[in-house]
Amino acid sequence: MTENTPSLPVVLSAAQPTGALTLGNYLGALRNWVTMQDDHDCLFCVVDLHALTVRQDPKVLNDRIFDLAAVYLACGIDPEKSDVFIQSHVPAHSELSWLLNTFTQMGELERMTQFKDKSKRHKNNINAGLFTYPVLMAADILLYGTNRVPVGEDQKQHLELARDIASRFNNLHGPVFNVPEPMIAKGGARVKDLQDPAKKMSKSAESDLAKIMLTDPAKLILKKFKKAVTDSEGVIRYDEQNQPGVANLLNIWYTTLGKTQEEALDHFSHNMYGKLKVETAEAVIEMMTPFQERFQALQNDRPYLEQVLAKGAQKARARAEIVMKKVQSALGLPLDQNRFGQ
Ligand code: ATP
Ligand code: LTN
Repeated sequence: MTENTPSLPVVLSAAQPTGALTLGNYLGALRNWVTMQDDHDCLFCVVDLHALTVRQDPKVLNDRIFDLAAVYLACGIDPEKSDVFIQSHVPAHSELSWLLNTFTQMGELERMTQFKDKSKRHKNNINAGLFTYPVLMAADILLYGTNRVPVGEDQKQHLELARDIASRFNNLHGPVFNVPEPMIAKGGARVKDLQDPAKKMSKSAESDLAKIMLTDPAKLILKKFKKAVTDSEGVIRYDEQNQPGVANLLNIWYTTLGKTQEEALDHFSHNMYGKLKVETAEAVIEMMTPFQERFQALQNDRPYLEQVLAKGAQKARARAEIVMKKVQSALGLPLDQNRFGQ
């Protein structure tokens, strides 16, 4: 792709290789990435540098990076249509992140709820990277002239910051960056923890019962849904405030099946919680089975994954240079002729 190619809207999204993905990651993000591939110019990144903001075992991290790439492909990301790559393979992400740090205020970063949550959970390692995490995320996005960013609800605040950084830079130095739009899925944007439906389902939750992993076998998925926390009202209504557990199950059921909230209420309103739990589990199992088969095959084919990622990185590196050149010129940094040519 060159600067002058008449182009489709650019989409970029990413997930961290911090462990196996949950149903929340799938319904809130990955499933929507897959559907955007036909009418968007898509880049999907494995953000390994972001994962380093909490301590990682190097060997485990290395495996998780490839596993996450396998998850992308098993979900239906097609490397012929989309660019799939590892963040650390494109050094311009770190480079732009440094430059954007100087356009980001401490106060803005202090307000980020993910930073506040993670600092509470990792009290012994509140490192500067955890604090500037959203700036690296802004760099991921702005580096490719991204128009749309499909993410779960929890990332909305980071997206707002990326927009503010882009606008601030443009106001000072001219129109270098596209200001990206968040794309938040309707139904699956905030899948809740099955044990504490006040929280989002997170892959780093301590309790195994709290989260459905994409790789969980059918029996375990059923068990986790059966043990999901509901309430003592005994009536199926959609009331996020007073019946968050039931609302979460309804949400998972209708999003998984591509139905609406009204259809879910029609289907379940005269039933007991047991039926809701079992049918939700069945819907999820049916959706996940083909994914799991593809994932296993890909996970065992490291050479193929490496080849896809090498090709993806090569394309991404070339694309990133277009924006890096504009940024450096706009800031008055002399262009390296060996890098950018005359
Ligand atoms: P961690 O728990 O390690 O912070 P995470 O699962 O919150 O990880 P990512 O792997 O980076 O974070 O998330 C990838 C995508 O999944 C993001 O777009 C995020 O918004 C989305 N996502 C994460 N959790 C949920 C959820 N419970 N519901 C809907 N979307 C989610
Ligand atoms: N912070 C995101 C992951 C992420 C991301 C991105 C998402 C890093 N860079 C760029 C979209 C676009 C999260 O989901 N925790």
